[in-house]
Amino acid sequence: MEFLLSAVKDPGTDPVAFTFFIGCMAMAAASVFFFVERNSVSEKWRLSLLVSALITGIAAVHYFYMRDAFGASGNTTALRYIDWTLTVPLMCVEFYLLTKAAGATKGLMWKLILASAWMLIAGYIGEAFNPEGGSTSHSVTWGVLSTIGYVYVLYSAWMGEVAKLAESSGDPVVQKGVRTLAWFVLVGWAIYPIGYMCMPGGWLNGVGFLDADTVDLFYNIADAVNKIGFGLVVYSIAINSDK
Ligand SMILES: *C/C=C(C)/C=C/C=C(C)/C=C/C1=C(C)CCCC1(C)C
Repeated sequence: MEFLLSAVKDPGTDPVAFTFFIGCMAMAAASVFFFVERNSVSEKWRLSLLVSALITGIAAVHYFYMRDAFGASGNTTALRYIDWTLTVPLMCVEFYLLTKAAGATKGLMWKLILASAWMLIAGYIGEAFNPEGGSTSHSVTWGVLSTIGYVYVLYSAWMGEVAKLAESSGDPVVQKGVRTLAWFVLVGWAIYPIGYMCMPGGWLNGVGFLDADTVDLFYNIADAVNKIGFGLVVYSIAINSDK
């Protein structure tokens, strides 16, 4: 069955194309949910819920375009990185908002944003400028450089400033919430480099069923877990601390 009018990879027959289709709906639904639920939490959590709605809303629009791009050419790299460049900094803003009451500064927020921007720029160079047919040295070099930015965010969430601020907040709901987000960064964000390694020249390309298309499969699964998951954690912090 064909879903789209002119697609080489159609969501009706291609499993990876189908995850783009589902991604559109999941992100759009999550965005509406967080936006509407803003009204049922106390004042101090409304901005956090709005940011969750923006993250999933921005992703929904990108998924709509990526679904078409994937169907037509299989190449979504530019759209993917535009999406991440907007949404990952907003996830850093979430960390800032959650620890603000405990004394988080804008400086902390900008450090996280800078580290994640580094992670994404290096990742983009790794993917977009991967030579025809794939180059292992190119993909590994930029993958490693990107990982430095990732490790900084991971460190901050588990042991650095974010973790310490959450600890000193004295609020068990915030402590548990920030710890859960730190798990997302450790486990959920780690799905992305696995996808990255499936590109031509990458370490996992050609292992089992892993090929250039599975890059998008991993990214789509990771986006659903992280963008919707992050939002739900923030939502549960808001509801539980209001009790
Ligand atoms: C909503 C989008 C999110 C949370 C995107 C996160 C992306 C990453 C954590 C990407 C990480 C990468 C590496 C650590 C190395 C290889 C290149 C990347 C960019 C895939």
